[in-house]
Amino acid sequence: MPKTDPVLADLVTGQPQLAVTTDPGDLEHYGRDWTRRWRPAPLAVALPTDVAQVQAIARWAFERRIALVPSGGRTGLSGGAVAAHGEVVVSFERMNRVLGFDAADRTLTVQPGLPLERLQQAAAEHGLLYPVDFAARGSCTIGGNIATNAGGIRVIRYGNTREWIAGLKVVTGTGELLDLNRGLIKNSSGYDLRHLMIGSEGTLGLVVEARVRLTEPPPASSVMLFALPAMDALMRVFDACRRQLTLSAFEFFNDRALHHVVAHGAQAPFAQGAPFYVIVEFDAADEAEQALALNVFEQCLDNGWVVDGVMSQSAAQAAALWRLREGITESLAPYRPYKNDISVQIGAIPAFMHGMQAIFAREYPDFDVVWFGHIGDGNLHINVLKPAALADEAFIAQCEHVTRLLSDALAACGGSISAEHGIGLVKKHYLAGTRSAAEIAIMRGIKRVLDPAGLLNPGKLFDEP
Ligand code: 2HG
Ligand code: ZN
Repeated sequence: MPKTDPVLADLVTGQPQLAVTTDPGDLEHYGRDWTRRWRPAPLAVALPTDVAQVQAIARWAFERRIALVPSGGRTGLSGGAVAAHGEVVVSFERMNRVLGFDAADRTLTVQPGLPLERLQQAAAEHGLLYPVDFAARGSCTIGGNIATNAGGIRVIRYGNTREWIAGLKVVTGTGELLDLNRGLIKNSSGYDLRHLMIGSEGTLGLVVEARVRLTEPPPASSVMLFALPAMDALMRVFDACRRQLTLSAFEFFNDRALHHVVAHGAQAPFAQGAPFYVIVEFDAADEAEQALALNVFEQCLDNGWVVDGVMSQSAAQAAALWRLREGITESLAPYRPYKNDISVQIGAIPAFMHGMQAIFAREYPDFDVVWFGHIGDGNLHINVLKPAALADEAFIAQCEHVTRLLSDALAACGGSISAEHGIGLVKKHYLAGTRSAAEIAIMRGIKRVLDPAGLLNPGKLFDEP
């Protein structure tokens, strides 16, 4: 019980309104994310309801030298929300409200525990759009999205979370409250600490409030799914689509991804299989735009870059096509796949994919390798499934070996070992392939300023020196 735990006693007595639990089921539930690789072992879980409580937790943690793990929807794939070493999890589940709408500035002020989907709905209620979107929308929270600078399926049109954050309130590792940027569009007054916080994976501060920008409602759109005969066709199709259509998404997946998502209940789109597929979402306000899209499809067909295709004729058909892409992660979850989430410049994709294919053919001859992702942004997801006969440790060791090879290849072409999932625990050993030693030293220095005792999500992103 928290009240009898000597370490927690002064937190609990000092903050009688604060919910703190040490129930074993809660520790397990709040101490893990979707990685499922680490055994959760937090000391306790605190569930603050306001900023003052978060500050009180941070001050208490600073005095007692207790590590804190901020926690949103815990849908992360890099272990950023894992608490496996006696930390106190600070769950923002009870700070999940929309606080206000500003019509003149077109912003919503929200608490960090607000699920992304509810934020999108709140924007729609005001006739506007919060455009960052991805499959975990129902469970992930805006605080977690900010922590990883989450991307998703419409980055090609709207950019990452970073582009939509107009202001942040943040509690530092000493319990100080910072009010960063305050919704200003123009603010040329020195270092933009708001942007430092975005993507910092809870290592610099606890986001307690965010002001998010909204935009015009989405245009009418249609979705096409193409079957491609070869990897080399992917970027050719992308180029043809991008030049002639106004894209809001351009995503790809391989035949193994389709296999799993169909086995999980989705409708197979074509009679004949193909090695690769792309899903294209584009503005289609009228028949002329639809006709243009058909024209693009025919060009791709004539060039031999596409062997089959289908275009949605209704919102339900568009949703069914999207399910083939958005259902991939869920269809693979029972296998607890090993995940890579890498990015390279768009121009580097063809060569990089060939290099990757050669590495996988050599290193994973018997593994089921599922490729998919946001290829229009240069972001590829690779999910590797463990052969049933292989022990967990041997499987992870082989995947880590391949990730090292990928990291070296990324370093050589200026890519990133984490495009949008974050470094967390999973990728921290590869950070030096993406960020220089000088950059990492500066990052550590920044952390020391904002979190002098090293208590905010320690061991995530990098180990303390
Ligand atoms: C997606 O794009 C998500 O669907 C999850 O980023 C990717 O499961 C994955 O590897
Ligand atoms: Zn993704």
